[in-house]
Amino acid sequence: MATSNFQEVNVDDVDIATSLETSEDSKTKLKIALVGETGSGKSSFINALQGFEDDDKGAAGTGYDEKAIMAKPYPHPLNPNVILWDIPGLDTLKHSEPSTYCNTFYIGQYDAVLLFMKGNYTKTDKDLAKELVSRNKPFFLIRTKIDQDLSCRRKKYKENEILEKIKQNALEILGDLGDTDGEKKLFLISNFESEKWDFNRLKRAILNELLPSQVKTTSVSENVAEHIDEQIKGTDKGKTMS
Ligand SMILES: Nc1nc2c(ncn2[C@@H]2O[C@H](COP(=O)(O)OP(=O)(O)OP(=O)(O)O)[C@@H](O)[C@H]2O)c(=O)[nH]1
Ligand SMILES: [Mg+2]
Repeated sequence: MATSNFQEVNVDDVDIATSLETSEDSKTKLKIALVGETGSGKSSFINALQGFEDDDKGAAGTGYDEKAIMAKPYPHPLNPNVILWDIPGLDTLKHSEPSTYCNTFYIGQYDAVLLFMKGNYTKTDKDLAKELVSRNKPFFLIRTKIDQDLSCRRKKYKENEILEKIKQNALEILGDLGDTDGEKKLFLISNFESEKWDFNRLKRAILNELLPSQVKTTSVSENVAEHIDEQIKGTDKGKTMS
């Protein structure tokens, strides 16, 4: 699980920047921040990615009783040089404006971001995406809980109709931000059914597409590129939407 060289970061910790900068791992490893509203499925995604059940030893705490109040690092299971930081939910803070949130958790220090949302987009989701664009931060938009949408609406609509509606809703965020290539950055997933929909596409794209190209020229990233396809071959048995 989390490497011991990384320090946990508390919401109230004024030294977040210092702790990220001085950490040895921080200098050699790529950092991805998982952000979004409370309950959007950030910690559950980390567990699903690692193949953990929520109550396994070392799993990230999930659910409303386990609201994250500290940023915590977890290595990507396919490459431990890529560290996923589970950031507390945006509404965990007293003043939960996207700009305050990004400043508090020093989003500028991460190489890239995964923005999670759990339903049709909210103003907060949209403002947070806008904030990331204004900071030139590469990000993917992750719409979780697809299993829930399907089980609620299956009687009335076909699966592909439901998926299309969800997709169009989420794409509005990216389209409004002037992104004409939004489909590549959007992933519809269930953390409970990680073999379905876009989960495996996401797992691969985090390593192959999200990380900025200038970082890919470093030895750490060459490492990622070299080994990722072979590693994924062994685990990628699921289907994707597209
Ligand atoms: N049905 C369904 N439930 C999910 C999914 N992902 C997460 N959940 C549930 O949603 C609740 C919140 O998930 P978390 O992973 O704790 O959310 P979080 O974004 O880490 O929340 P904070 O730590 O408070 O910011 C939990 O009860 C999860 O079991 C999903 O894909 N499908
Ligand atoms: Mg959490």
